[in-house]
Amino acid sequence: LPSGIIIKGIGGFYYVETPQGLFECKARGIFRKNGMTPLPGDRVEIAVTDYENKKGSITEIGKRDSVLTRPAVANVDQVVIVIAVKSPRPDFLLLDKLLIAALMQNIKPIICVNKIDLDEDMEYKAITEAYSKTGYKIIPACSKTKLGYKELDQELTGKVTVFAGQSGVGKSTILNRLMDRSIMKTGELSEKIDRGKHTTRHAELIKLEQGGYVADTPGFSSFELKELPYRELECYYPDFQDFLGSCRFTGCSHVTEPGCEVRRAVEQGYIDSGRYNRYVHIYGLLKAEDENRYK
Ligand SMILES: Nc1nc2c(ncn2[C@@H]2O[C@H](COP(=O)(O)OP(=O)(O)OP(=O)(O)O)[C@@H](O)[C@H]2O)c(=O)[nH]1
Ligand SMILES: [Mg+2]
Ligand SMILES: [Zn+2]
Repeated sequence: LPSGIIIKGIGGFYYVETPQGLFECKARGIFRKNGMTPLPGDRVEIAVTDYENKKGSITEIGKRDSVLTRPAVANVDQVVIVIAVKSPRPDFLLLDKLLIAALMQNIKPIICVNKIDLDEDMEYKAITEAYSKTGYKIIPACSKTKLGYKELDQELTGKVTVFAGQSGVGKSTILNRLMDRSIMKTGELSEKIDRGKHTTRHAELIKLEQGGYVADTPGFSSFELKELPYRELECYYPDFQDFLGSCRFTGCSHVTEPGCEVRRAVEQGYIDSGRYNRYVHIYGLLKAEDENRYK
C-alpha cells in the first residue's frame, strides 16, 4: 500500500501525492460513517485500484497534528500571516486573532510585513517594535525588490505552510513569485487537476522543489475565534508570559483588577499598548460569547 499526502480534495476525489506519483482517490465509505472527512494535508494510505490511470482509494488516514479550519487543511506546520504596511491599512485585530488561532492549533506563526516599498510612515519599524516581545519571526517583504523572498523560501523548506491575512495584502503575489523560481511544475499535476476549475474555496497544497508544501488562502474580512475560553486568552500572548502569575489577584483578567502586573508592564513599556488594548477587546468578545451561551 503506497502512502502519501492529500494535496487537494474536490468533487469527492482526493489527489494523493505518493513516491509513485499522483493518484486520484476516492475515500472509502467508512470515513463518512466516522464523520471524518479527509483533508488536504492528511497523511494517508491508499489501495491502488488502477495503476495505469493512477487511481486508488484511501484506506487509512493518519493521526492529525493540527487542523486549520479556514481553510480546512490538516497537519499545517506554520502559517505566514501577511500584513501590508499600507493599502490595505493593517488590521492588527485580525493579525492578533490569527496569531492566537495558530497557537491554539500548535501551528507556528510567522509575520510577513509586505509592501515595504510603500512604507513612508515607518510602519515596519512600529510593527517590529510592537511584536518584538512576542518572539515571532517577522519578515519584511516587497514584490518590487524581492526583499524577503529568500528568507521566506528558507522558512518554507520542508514544511507545510499556509499563507493567511487580509484581502489585498499580497499573499498570492508572494506565492506566485516564489513559485516562479521554486515550485515544481509537474505536467502530471496540472493534467490531473484542471486549473481552469480551480476555486480558492478549496485549499490546495502546492509542492515546493526544495521540499514542503504551501497553500494560498482567500483573504479574511473578519475572523472569529471559536472555542477559546476567555480565561485562557492570556496563554496565547507570549509577550505577557513574564508578567502572568504575579498579579495581586489569582485569576486576574488583566482588565480591571487593581495590582495587575500585566497592566503595569504596559504602563512601563514592556508590553505594547496596542497589543494590550486588543487583548482587552478580544477578552470582552469572548466573555460576552460565553455569557450568551449560558443564558
Ligand atoms: N506596492 C506593492 N504592491 C504589492 C506588493 N505585493 C502585492 N502588491 C499588490 O497588491 C495587490 C493585491 O495583491 P494580491 O497578491 O492579490 O493580494 P492577496 O493577499 O492575495 O489578496 P486576496 O487574494 O484578496 O486575499 C495587487 O495589486 C498586487 O500587485 C508589494 O510588495 N508592493
Ligand atoms: Mg490572493
Ligand atoms: Zn493581571
